[in-house]
Amino acid sequence: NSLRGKNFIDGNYAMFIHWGLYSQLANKWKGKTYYGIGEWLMHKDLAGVPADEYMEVAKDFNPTKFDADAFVSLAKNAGMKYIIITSKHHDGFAMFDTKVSDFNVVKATPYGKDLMKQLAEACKKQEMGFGFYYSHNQDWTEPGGNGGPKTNAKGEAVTFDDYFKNKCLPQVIELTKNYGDIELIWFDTPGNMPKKYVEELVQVVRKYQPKALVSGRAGHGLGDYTTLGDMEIPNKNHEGLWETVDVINDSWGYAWYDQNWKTPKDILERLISTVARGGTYMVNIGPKGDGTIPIQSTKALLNAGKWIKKYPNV
Ligand code: JFZ
Repeated sequence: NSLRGKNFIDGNYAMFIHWGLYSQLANKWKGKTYYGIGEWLMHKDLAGVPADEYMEVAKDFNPTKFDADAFVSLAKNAGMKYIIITSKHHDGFAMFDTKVSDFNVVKATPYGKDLMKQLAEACKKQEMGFGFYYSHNQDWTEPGGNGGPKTNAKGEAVTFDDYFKNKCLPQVIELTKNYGDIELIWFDTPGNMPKKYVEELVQVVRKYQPKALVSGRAGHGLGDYTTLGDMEIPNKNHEGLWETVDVINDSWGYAWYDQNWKTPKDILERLISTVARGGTYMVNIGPKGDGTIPIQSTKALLNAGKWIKKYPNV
């Protein structure tokens, strides 16, 4: 399909959003701050939160200040062409309405509404490209997921195959069927996931989203493009379709102490260096648990956008 990846190729500049229950915690657990990437807080390398305890955090997740149109306007005024957001990160929490797991924003939180649907609709309205990050291999709260519990609630042994059939595959079907056209699915950290699973996921994306790309981090070379190491800007041209993913401060998911903001000049330098070498540049912001975007990232993106908007035809 010759149209596949049009926005990726023509757009060259995208917004990445890491947002989930971890944003509510902001890298603090039981009064203690853990320094690392916020979306990894529950992992044993940081706070080491047991899955059942972590799942209770959903009861405090109530992003009433979320405004999907404001997110999209920010991306638009920043000069970006599409938005990629964490529909489910390694913690296993679904930011969308899913029939196959109760650990989701509609069922498990006081907020009770599908966040991905709101953003998908706002993107469509404002003609902004849209797509999902989905952690297909690591799932730290789902029995059988990589890094997850090894037994279910009844104490029975559960395998990766069970997790894949009962959660991962059906959720990717939901994401590719229920949210309109998407630009791409950003699968991540395949680890040692067997090839047959990645093949099944790619088939689903091809079937329901024939114009969408599959990220290189799907695994086994089955993706459509390469993502360089996080925050890597190459000093040579690269072959094929590729992107650099970056973060506007240090942590992908919101961390309360992380004030290492890139300036508009930093962002433009990194964007231009990437695009000049044939790549596409995606920079991450981390909204807070209440749904607001830290003002420092908004300001930097809008100021960089002013420069980009001077050259609307480039
Ligand atoms: C992964 C995630 O574990 C992380 O939480 C975040 O979502 C990030 C965007 O992606 O981390 C990675 C994955 C791959 C590399 C580095 C960090 N890499 O290939 O350099």
